[in-house]
Amino acid sequence: MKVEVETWMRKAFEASREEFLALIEEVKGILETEKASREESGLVRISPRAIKSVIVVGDIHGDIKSLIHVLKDVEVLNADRIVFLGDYGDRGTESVEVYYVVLKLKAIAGDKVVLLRGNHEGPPDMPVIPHDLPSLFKKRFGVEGAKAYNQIKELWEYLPYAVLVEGRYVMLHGGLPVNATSIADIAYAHESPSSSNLEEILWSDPVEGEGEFLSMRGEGRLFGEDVTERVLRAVGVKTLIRSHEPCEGMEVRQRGKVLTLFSRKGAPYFNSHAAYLILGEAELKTAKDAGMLARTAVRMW
Ligand SMILES: [Mn+2]
Repeated sequence: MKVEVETWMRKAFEASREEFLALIEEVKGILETEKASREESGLVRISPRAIKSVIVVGDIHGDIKSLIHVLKDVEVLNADRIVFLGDYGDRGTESVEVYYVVLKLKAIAGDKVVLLRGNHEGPPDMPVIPHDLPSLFKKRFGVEGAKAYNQIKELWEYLPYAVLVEGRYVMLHGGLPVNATSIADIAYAHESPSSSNLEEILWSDPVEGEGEFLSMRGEGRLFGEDVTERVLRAVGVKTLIRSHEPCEGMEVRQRGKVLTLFSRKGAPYFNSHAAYLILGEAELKTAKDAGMLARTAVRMW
């Protein structure tokens, strides 16, 4: 992929409202087409035999420096797939600019780039608080910034919310739905409004030990190792790769069943390290647990 990272970074700050709106429209069209052509609408399947590398990036939350850091890695840009685990805006002051770069990447690379839905890109009935993105659009583009924000919101409806690397890994923003019994419960989560599957995918967190509990977040659940083991077996993979929780770049949870990635630094979390994951041939050939991935495939900065 030919990407002028420095140029994009500059453009992210200089782009006019019209250029921004045009980019959002373009990417919305791409996402719409992709969604219509996916058999399982919320799920992107990757066959590990067909590709050589997958990059996985956790929460960016408005930290454009971290995003640019990741994109400057040649291996990242030459990877067969780049999966973002969601939460592009809010928290960080450069949320609008992060959107510019991420959307540009999607516009140029098409299905090579997978933008997953995080809880900060959730449906209208699952609002996140605080939500800085509308005011950051307003700050950047004045009152008319509301139009750009509204278009971004429409675009979220087309984002998939899980990736299945068949037989190896499942990737999503928050957590595994506690009642999921097959990959269909994840793939069609938004089509069963009576279940809380989508809410759990976007909002849940793993806990050590067994069981399932209410979450302090007010949405989603806390899910124990027994839940993880059952759902991972049901979808036929070894490890869950997710983000959603601030940490020092990565965290191995539930004795290696879960890997948490966090790919941004700075306020308001002030973590010293951030990280992303490079699944290369070894990690795609056989499924590794989170401990192994942490040792061989995680790149920290
Ligand atoms: Mn989140």
